[in-house]
Amino acid sequence: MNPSSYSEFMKPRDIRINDRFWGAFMERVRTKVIPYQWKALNDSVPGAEPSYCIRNFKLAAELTHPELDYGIPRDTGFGGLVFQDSDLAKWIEAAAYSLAWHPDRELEKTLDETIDIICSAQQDDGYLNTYYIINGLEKRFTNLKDNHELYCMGHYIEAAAAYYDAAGKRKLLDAMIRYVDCVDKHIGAEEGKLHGYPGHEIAEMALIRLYAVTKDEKHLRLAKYFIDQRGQSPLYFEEETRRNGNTFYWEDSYVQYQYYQAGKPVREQHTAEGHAVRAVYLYSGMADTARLTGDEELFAVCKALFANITQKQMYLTGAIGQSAYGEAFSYDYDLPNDTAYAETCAAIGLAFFARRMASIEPRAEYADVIERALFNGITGGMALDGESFFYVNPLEALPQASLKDRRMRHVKIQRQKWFGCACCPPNIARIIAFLGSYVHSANADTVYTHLYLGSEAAFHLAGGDLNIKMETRYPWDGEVDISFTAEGNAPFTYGLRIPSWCKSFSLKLNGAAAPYALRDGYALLNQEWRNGDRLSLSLDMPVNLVETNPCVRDNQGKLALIRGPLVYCLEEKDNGKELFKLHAGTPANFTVNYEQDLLEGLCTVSFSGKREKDWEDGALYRNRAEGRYEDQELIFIPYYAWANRGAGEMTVWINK
Ligand code: FUB
Ligand code: ZN
Repeated sequence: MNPSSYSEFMKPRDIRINDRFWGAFMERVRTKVIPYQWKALNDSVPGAEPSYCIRNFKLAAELTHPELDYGIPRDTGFGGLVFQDSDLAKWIEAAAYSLAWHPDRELEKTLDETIDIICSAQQDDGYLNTYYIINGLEKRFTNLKDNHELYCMGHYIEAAAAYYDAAGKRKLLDAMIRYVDCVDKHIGAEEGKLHGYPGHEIAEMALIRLYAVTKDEKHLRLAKYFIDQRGQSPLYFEEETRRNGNTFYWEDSYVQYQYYQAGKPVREQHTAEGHAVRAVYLYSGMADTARLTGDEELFAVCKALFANITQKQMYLTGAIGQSAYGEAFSYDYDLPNDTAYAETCAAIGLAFFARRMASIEPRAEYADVIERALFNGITGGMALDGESFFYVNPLEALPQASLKDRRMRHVKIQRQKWFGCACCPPNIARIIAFLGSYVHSANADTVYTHLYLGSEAAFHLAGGDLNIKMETRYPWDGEVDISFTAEGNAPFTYGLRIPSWCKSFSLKLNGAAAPYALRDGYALLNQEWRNGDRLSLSLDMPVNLVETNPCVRDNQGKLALIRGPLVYCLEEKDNGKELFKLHAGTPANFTVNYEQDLLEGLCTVSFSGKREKDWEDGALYRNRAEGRYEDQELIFIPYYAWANRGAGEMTVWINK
């Protein structure tokens, strides 16, 4: 690890996004998703599963302060899942980010009023979790393994820090500092404390974020403790289960512990295992901690885990977590397309992890993964109207299998309005609302551009202030114009990511060939920048057919189509039923068409393929014969846009 090459991703308030593609997603989140989710949290979306989230907080506030009356009968009881509080925290976080690019007094007022309710539920000692406030505080901290108290705390810390950044308001932040004090009194390495840690990670990275604001060593220490205590012997979750009469949910002991990434100390874990969201949230906290403490050993573990995920367990779409059993990683090269779990939150967590790795070392492989997940596995989780969501993101969908096959019951072929377990929709909202913070990172003398999108960003470097403006039609073409505004001359190194999908590019500075050096996937230009300098990056963006490592049995003999950062798919709507009978034709002459009126505007790709004909005798088996094929034009759309035109089949991989 080399601290001089660390870089900080910028805050959303330092960048203005005016991109055709991402601007539309962000506006959708601001104008549709955030208001829609607010209704969902208040149980007022007709036909959607109730959330109970706001109701729980109002009830908890009334129980804490009997003089308050929000109109919730005191015997109402807690509603929803044990971690229901987290949905509101994610909504607050997303709404806070949106204020950075679109100030909104009404929304800010709603946030303030909601934060008042949340803080009214807080106990005198700082404790704040509605499940236990409503069900009995004597039981708190008795099931760290499954009851998500520290997970909800982590999400509230993230929300509090986001709102503090966006609006400068401290009320929720101070409440969370008090909650952390309370947790720190009860849980930790010292004698007399519970030697526990979160069953569902996120508190680790959240505490690091809190530390960035408070600079209170206690916050860093607690994050580090949670990381290093995990998986130590004797295993806390076993002791806790025995002591408190809890139960173990998973039947076999291997899954039992690795589900929580607790089967062994984290420094001995080199393959991603267990519940996928938990895993990548943990790895994100580990990367943060390694960076702050200069912990080389921990960073080496992060690198091994990142490599294992991205080289052996990641779908082409950036989705992770192959198995519905335990919402978990399974094993290397196991990438089933139709039974995939591929939870939206897991792809989001992978982007969190990659972003942290990118800030430690400038290697394009990290931002490549961010881009892959953002353009495919994450955006595919939300309908283009912003009002329905996927939890599970398969790479192949067959309506009757989802209906009739137990193994595919989790795979929905249409996005849902809301979920009893509604972790994914607000997670999509918060990452898209925070997108500005994934574009560039910088240190005193270097700026890296990781994502290409229309934007203007302000930097304060050792050599002076600087603005970088990007104009592009990415992902529909690979031309990016970048202009600089600086007061006087600004000496700094500028690094542009050359995406791994791009095999040929050109870079011009003020119209002439630019003097760059290529290092670890970044084209680096080290010079004095003058006001008005212009860079033109031209990334070749052909359609490519890709294949998978032969160890992946599910993709043997199959091809997928990508163009730039986008993974494409076939839908029944354009290609008829039984997509599994389709084969790619040769030679592959692709036609790329930008269709303004299709699915909010996108490029379709078509090329000639074949469809295997049905057998005339209808037999189930026959001796091998030459297949009879008929020609068929194959029409692909970007994966993120699938299932926006009614229910039907979809596949990413087609026969060679
Ligand atoms: O446990 C909280 C969230 O619910 C997880 O992150 C998701 O995988 C879902 O199980
Ligand atoms: Zn989720």
